[in-house]
Amino acid sequence: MKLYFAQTMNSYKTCAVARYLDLDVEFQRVDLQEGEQRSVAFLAINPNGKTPALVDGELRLWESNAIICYLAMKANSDLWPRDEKQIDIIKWFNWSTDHFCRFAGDLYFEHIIRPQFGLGDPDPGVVETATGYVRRYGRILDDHLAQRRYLLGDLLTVADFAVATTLPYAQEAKIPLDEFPAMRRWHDRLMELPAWQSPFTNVHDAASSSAT
Ligand SMILES: N[C@@H](CCC(=O)N[C@@H](CS)C(=O)NCC(=O)O)C(=O)O
Repeated sequence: MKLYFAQTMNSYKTCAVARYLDLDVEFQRVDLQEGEQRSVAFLAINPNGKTPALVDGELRLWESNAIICYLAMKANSDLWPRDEKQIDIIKWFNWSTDHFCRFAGDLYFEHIIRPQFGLGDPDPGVVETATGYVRRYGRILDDHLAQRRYLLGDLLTVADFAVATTLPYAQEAKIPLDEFPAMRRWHDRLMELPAWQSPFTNVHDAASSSAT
């Protein structure tokens, strides 16, 4: 299997899950600054021109949440349970895409991607709106996690990796994580996993020398 990634928030969860599962995955860095995601070769893998993407034999898979489920299935792991818990996971996937990660992702873009890609200063209007929504949805996440170890209770699942994917960037992205004690504790717990703490370790150097 080959996992195409960039060192950004959506690849964070996929590289972390691949490492957590200790799967035999070849990591291939896509250089977004050089526009490699728009190359003919990469568009044949993901026509959206976005990272991450996974190739496994004939399979071309894009969308980070689909990729983490596929990796967990491949490893026969409980990260993607084989029962009705899948419904709860889909709920958290949609919730994070439409609400929490959508606005935390705006803060990530304004404070991290803009300077990194020379796209100018953060837009104060976007920052204000996104911060308001992150607080609103953050409260829901914090309440949910107050009595739970992980999103689904005691079981770590792909939902945790998906919903948490902006939080390693919280400080730099100005995501107000410290206002939410239960969310903070949950994320600290994820940080105890070497795979979550360092999903990109050893992939940067190896990949950049082989990226075309
Ligand atoms: N919904 C997609 C989003 C992928 C995405 O937006 N990837 C960004 C990096 S975090 C990207 O590759 N951007 C490059 C571009 O838009 O040119 C997923 O979850 O995989």
